[in-house]
Amino acid sequence: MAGKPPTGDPVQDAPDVTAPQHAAAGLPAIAHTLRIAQQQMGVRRTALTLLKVNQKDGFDCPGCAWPEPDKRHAAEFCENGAKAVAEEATLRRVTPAFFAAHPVAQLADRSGYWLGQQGRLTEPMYLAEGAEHYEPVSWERAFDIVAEELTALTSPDEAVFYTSGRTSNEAAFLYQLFAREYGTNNLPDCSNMCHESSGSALTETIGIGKGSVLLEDLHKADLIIVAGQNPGTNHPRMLSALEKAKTGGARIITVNPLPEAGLERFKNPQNARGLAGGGTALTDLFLQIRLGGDQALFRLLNKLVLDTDGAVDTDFVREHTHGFEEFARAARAADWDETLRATGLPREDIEAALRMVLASRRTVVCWAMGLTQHKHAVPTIKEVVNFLLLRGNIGRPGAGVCPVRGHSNVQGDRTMGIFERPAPAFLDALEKEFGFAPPREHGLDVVRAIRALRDGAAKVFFAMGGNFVAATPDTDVTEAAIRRARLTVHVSTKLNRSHVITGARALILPTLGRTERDRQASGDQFVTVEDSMGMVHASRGRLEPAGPRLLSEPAIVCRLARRVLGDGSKTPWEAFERDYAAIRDRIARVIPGFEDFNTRVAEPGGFTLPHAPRDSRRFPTTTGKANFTAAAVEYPRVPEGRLLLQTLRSHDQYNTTIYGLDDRYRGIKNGRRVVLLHPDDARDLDLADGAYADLVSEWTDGSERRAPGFRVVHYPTARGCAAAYYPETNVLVPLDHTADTSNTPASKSVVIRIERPHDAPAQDPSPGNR
Ligand SMILES: Nc1nc2c(c(=O)[nH]1)N[C@H]1C(S)=C(S)[C@@H](COP(=O)(O)OP(=O)(O)OC[C@H]3O[C@@H](n4cnc5c(=O)[nH]c(N)nc54)[C@H](O)[C@@H]3O)O[C@H]1N2
Ligand SMILES: Nc1nc2c(c(=O)[nH]1)N[C@H]1C(S)=C(S)[C@@H](COP(=O)(O)OP(=O)(O)OC[C@H]3O[C@@H](n4cnc5c(=O)[nH]c(N)nc54)[C@H](O)[C@@H]3O)O[C@H]1N2
Ligand SMILES: [Mo]
Repeated sequence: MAGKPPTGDPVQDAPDVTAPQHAAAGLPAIAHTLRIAQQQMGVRRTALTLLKVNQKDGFDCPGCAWPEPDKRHAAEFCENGAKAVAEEATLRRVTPAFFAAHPVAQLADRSGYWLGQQGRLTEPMYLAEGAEHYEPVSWERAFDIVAEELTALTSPDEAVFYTSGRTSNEAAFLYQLFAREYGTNNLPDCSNMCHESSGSALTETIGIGKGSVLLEDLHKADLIIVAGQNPGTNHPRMLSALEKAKTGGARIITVNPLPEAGLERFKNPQNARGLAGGGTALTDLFLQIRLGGDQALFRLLNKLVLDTDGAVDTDFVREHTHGFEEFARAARAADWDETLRATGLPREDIEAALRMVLASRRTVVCWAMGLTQHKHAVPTIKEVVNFLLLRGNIGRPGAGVCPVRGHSNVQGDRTMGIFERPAPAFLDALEKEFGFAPPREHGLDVVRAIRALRDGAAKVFFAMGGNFVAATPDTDVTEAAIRRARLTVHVSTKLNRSHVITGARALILPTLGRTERDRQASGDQFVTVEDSMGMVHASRGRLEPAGPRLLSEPAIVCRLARRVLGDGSKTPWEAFERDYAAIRDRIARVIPGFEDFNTRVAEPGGFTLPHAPRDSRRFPTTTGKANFTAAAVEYPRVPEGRLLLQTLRSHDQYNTTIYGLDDRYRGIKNGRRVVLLHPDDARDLDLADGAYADLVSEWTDGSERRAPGFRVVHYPTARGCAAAYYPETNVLVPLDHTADTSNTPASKSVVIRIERPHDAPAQDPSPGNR
């Protein structure tokens, strides 16, 4: 019922399993959307709110970073965007009475799902050292507490300022400015766990860490390869773009260990064929690859292209690239047998893929976490770049690299300077504009921040959004690390596990969400965001804020900065809080591509940021050309009797926010503690469908980690590869198991054994991670 949270902990993990589906969206998606939205918001608010999602005068969907088409539908959102909106626009409230009734230790025993279902945070809350309950606190006192702890540090580098990817450009710019004026580059963000590998690989090879395609490029492509991505669940509006591409004659190759329903067939709820008919078949060729086999696959395809007369775009290679000879030598050495072993693919499939590659003049490769969260993620993505460069598929219409971002403004936050390794030119510009000397030493990323907290080298942890302890790897290690902090602070919309696993002192600072009206002294404000394709546009909330005491993210940063930096700061924090246009004027002066920001963002639909490779085939790399690279081919080697586990998302979650316990397309209902295994692997391990077992990860230092009580599901995944949901399985991912160069946790390749089949779910010792 709208407005009423569940009372007892509703998580009765008792999964029901039916056959996986073969199509996404359609009528069931609409029914499901309305049910979840109305539970949280009621009927009237559901209608009013959903009609403003992604409209030119509305707010940017807080779901994913997929761009909006220029010609919009009345309902320009998807099932999962609507769930993200409902989660934020819920009528449920977490009040001081709630905190008085629940000691923190008791909340730490609740599931993440239960915590999230309690509703929106309404008051600043403070947990004093040794106290059992959070208590209401004034904003002034809250800022005093942060200032006390920050000024007590020996060095500003003992503080860590984390950002999740929903934060607006304006808030992100102010937040990094504050952290740097205070004196540190310790600005880890969710990107460190997400597309960092894409950024690392693309910066080195094409000179800019962002994708090179616009929405219309997808529509124009001859061939789209979707590797390591599940758009049916995580970027549902991308299915409309794929459908449009297919209508224009494109072909689609899907590379994935799992047959994902959304990529098989799309029933577009916006047309009659989708609603009543059979929808559109999307995938033409499904390469059911083993986890981590993608680098080997693309390397062999590159060899085969090199071996085909006339297949290489020699003009492009000569004029625009560097390193071709060394790359070609490495690629020619690619070996069929080794590739078949690494990928688990039949030879005919790779030959079929090659024919489609050679038939295409315009190729786009899209990817997400299936490529970025591996030890060899960076060389894998560099091999994708080699693949596109060979046939001149960068910087021409209908072709390019398309890393599909996660959080709705994760790309914009980076553009605004949320990065622990800022470019010197960016720091120079800050210095010139604001007249202070920003720190030059690199700061801590997510994994290094956890180590610093664990080792006592970091003492204050401040988070602008997100759910750090639940999203990060090695749950037990991370929670212990956070508990060592002097102070943990969270600027949040909803209650989550990071509020109840705390340092000695803790603060929860409640903030406005995207959907809400943001009024400041100069009047109603809007904020801006950048989507996955470099489009910047305005976002205006319309709903009344969840409570009268919420502050916007920019206001929180401005007040905190004034309190912490005092008269020493020449930055006009008060003026920034009063009128966000003043922030945008400064962004315009500091960040290239934002000239005339206020004028251009006033245009309906906003503007596109420049991208040298896309716009003019210029490559701002160290060589001044697009770089071919020749890394050694790697793929995971899994010992006898072990499996490789990927940790992924269900259909009813947004990262650590659990909307419900179903994963409709995969046929899982009413439970999340499931492990998907190939029936032949399960048979070899004597694991019947429906049995319960523990997942035990084995790390190279001999240590083991256990996640108990998973229901075995026989599922058509690739051989040797298991899948289970995150965040429940984060406990299995060793902190040191990260991608080379990008340091992203390798959450898609965890070596596990499956132990002790039993008939009933075991007691989970870490209930917070359900
Ligand atoms: N509804 C909803 N939307 C979301 C999110 C959400 O949680 N819920 N999260 C947002 C965020 S932050 C992000 S980053 C994105 C995530 O979007 P995705 O990357 O689609 O998310 P995952 O669930 O991690 O799915 C990984 C996909 O890659 C495949 N895969 C795994 N390993 C490999 C591999 O080695 N090779 C290949 N070829 N495929 C592999 C998996 O089978 C799966 O299909 O979605 C964003 N959008
Ligand atoms: N094992 C494993 N681990 C993973 C992944 C994986 O695939 N496998 N994926 C990784 C990826 S791709 C990512 S991006 C990270 C996600 O890591 P995070 O971004 O840290 O986590 P979220 O679950 O997205 O954060 C949700 C919380 O954000 C807060 N919030 C929501 N909206 C707003 C807002 O507008 N403002 C503010 N201030 N707060 C808000 C709410 O309080 C909510 O509880 O997880 C990573 N962890
Ligand atoms: Mo992400």
